[in-house]
Amino acid sequence: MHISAELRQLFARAKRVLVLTGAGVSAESGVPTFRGGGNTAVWKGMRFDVISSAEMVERDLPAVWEWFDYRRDFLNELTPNPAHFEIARWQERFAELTLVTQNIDGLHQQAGSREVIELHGNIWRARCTACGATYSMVQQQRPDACLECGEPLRPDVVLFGEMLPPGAFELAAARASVCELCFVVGTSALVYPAAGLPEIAKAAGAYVVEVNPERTALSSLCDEVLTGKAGEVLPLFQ
Ligand code: BJW
Ligand code: ZN
Repeated sequence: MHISAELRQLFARAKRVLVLTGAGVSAESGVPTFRGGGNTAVWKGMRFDVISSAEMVERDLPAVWEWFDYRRDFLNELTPNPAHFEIARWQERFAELTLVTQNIDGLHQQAGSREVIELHGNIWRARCTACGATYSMVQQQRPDACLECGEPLRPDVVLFGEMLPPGAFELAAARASVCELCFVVGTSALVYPAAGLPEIAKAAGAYVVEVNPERTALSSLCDEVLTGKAGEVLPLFQ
């Protein structure tokens, strides 16, 4: 793995930088990824795209809660890794750093990142299925039902076939279209619209860099591919 002189220079002088992260950035913290192995790919015989779906919320909300409660318990024991901490440091380094994540684990915020654009929601929040009121589950239990209207709660995450939180993608896309440097870290880049952000950045003239131990759907679009683990590659920019 080699970081080019061009990238080093750009990194030293860039003002607007966008980082898109996926499950791979949390892999070294112990969070299983969705694709390419890992033990959350199947839950009680169901593929994750079956249990993490809008249909399952309709059909069997208690099963969906069981799956997300299990994952919160699991995440409770985990901490951010050097990749999360390095990205958090970049806030101080660049005039405008935009961090966009597909992850729902909250590890970027735990590492000190502020104003994280969470495209797929947050596992530590519950949301009312009727009125949309939200409830934090950080160090507290969720209520049995919505305190505003009495209707059932669901995890405040974006499941397959659901819309992203209003405005989140639009803000990320606006930042992508003006960034000079775009890092794509630890995502298979298969899930849209998130995977469209590096394409927007590239079309607007940004230098696009991928950090991933494997090649992805996006590798051929990138100006530079840094093959390796996020927690090992990103600290090399220090
Ligand atoms: C490392 C590493 C290390 C390992 N260091 N790297 C066009 C065609 C067909 C369908 C669609 C389309 N456009 C949109 C859709 C529908 C769908 C979609 O994209 N489907 C595709 C699969 C084709 N998109 C949606 O449904 C989205 N909504 C939407 O588009 O709304 C409008 C709409 C509404 C109704 C109908 C149609 C459109 C919503 C997507 C929500 C995704 N939700 C999930 C689950 C969240 C809840 C949960 O956790 O259970 O989000 S899916 C799952 O995938 C999760 C992730 O955020 C997301 C992305 O995965 P990610 O992060 O890339 O992880 P992996 O595992 O795939 O990859 C890990 C990578 O890390 C690998 O590359 C490894 O090599 C690497 N790695 N160790 C660095 N140490
Ligand atoms: Zn409600």
